[in-house]
Amino acid sequence: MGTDQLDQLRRDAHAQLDAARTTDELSDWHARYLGRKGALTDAMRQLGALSDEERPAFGKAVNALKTELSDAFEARQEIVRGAQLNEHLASDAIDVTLPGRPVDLGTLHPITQLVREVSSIFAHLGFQTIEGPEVEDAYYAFDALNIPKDHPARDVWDTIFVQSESREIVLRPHTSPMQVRTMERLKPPVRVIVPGRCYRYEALDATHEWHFQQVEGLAVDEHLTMTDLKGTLAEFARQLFGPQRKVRFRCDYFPFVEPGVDFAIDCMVCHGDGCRVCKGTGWIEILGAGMVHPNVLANVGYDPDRYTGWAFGCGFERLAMLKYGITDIRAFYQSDLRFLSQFDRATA
Ligand code: FA5
Repeated sequence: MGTDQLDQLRRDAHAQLDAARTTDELSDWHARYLGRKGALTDAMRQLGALSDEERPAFGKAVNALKTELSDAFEARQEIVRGAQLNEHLASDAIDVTLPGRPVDLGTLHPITQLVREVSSIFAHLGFQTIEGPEVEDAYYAFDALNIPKDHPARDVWDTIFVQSESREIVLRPHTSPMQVRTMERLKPPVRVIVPGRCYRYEALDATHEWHFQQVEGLAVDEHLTMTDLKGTLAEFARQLFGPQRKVRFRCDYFPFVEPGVDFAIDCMVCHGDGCRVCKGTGWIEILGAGMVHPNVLANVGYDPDRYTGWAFGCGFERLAMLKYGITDIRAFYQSDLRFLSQFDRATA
């Protein structure tokens, strides 16, 4: 092989290298020119056949060509890899500038949020929050609350009975049974609130659900009076509905309190002038309350001559309806996310 052939080899090698478009084609090219059985190895082998004068110059030229082609190969390899990567990215297109899909974070149910808010208000007033059973013995739901069997007041709570053969078991229609359970367990002074689910056999309408949540409040100690009840409930209403709220107490009847009251706040829509929300009265009743009946204290072994107490029971859904201006109670339990996601205030 002479210098002319070496020049031809260079031209061919560069032309084929420039034509290589894929890594496979590049490997073939490398094997053909720079591999152990490639053209440049062949050229080196022919050194032996040359004369002593020709050999050094030809050897140098082959080595120079080998370096030149190795450099050209590496440069071409870079280009081909880059082109292949671009092609791959284009065909497998991921638009990294597209905004991500939002993750739907769950939120607390509005009633759960309100339960927590009410618990926190009462915690600051020194009340502990406790819970009790939803499936309840009729003794706690009625008898111990001064509502004996066949007492007409039982009809007020449209009760769902679970089992009525040996023991009367009910789904609790109110949280008041927890007054009795709490006093059985604790000695005075007692200051608790008991939020929880209640169930009634109700005809459903915009203000009546068959299951709803109440919060029971109970305070028992020596020398507790109606004034303590009035002060605590007024403070609660003002913290929940705003400091400007006026409050009203009127006589009411519940067998387990004496005297009993209903507690109302002035209508936040018309400020007492009378509107549709307050049915023209200017007042909105929010709970029933009263001084714990001496019979109830005696039923749990408290001495009614030494201890007095007060209690209240309040419906959370009705509170929430007032607080958020909701006109139909059924909205709370229809699991409609369009409704529920409006209450995304607290999630923890
Ligand atoms: C009671 O349940 C008494 N236990 C309250 C009480 C406790 C009085 C302690 C005195 C002392 P009443 O049946 O009125 O009372 O219910 C209390 C509240 O529960 C109502 O004001 C209302 O907010 C809510 N409530 C009652 N029935 C339903 C219902 N079907 N759907 C939604 N909320 C209801």
